[in-house]
Amino acid sequence: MLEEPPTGRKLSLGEGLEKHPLENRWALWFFKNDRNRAWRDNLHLVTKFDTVEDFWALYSHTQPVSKLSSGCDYALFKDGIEPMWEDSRNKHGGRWLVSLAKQQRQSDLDRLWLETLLSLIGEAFEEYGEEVCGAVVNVRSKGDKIAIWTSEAENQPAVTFIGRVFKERLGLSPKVVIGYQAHADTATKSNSFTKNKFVV
Ligand code: MGP
Repeated sequence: MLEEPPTGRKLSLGEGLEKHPLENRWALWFFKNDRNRAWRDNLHLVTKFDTVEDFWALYSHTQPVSKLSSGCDYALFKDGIEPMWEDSRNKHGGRWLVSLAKQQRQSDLDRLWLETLLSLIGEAFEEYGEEVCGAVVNVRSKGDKIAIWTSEAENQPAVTFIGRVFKERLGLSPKVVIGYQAHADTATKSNSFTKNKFVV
């Protein structure tokens, strides 16, 4: 009997070289803190990709997040969504925030950020994947942060599903509680703490 043809879509490049398309096209952004410039002017688009192979090529050519200086961020967002609260796909949304202890920069940060990237590009959030906008990693001397941004903070089923999958993919202990915060609350807070709308 003949074998079934592979079901995954492939881009043919001829000569048997084929790239494996992702469900979405993604944009990688880099933020470098320069206090003399406005926040937005410190945000730079690095590149966009939409195949597995181009993701790995990019990943292997960028600095591991643990080697960035404090104040820098990487953000990976769906093409067409800017990694800022003001974007129309973010402004009613929020983020699942994982705050790391300082010593986790060496032990865990790179692995957790790679796992976050893979869950985005691999569409781990199933029927709620549409709600996912992107992810951000903040390198900070007070403790690094990784977050997944979603587009509608009031969409409880989607938000809680995404939070559970995120926590599971990162391999966080059930004892660790992560919180979801609306960007509207983060943007108007008066200190570093924003109330959680949901926790998992
Ligand atoms: P931050 O970089 O998200 O966190 O926001 P950090 O540095 O850990 O600070 P903390 O306040 O969470 O403790 C730092 C500052 O960057 C914010 O207070 C804003 O002034 C600015 N900023 C961050 N984001 C994500 C945005 C954004 O989406 N839009 C705008 N306009 N400013 C932002």
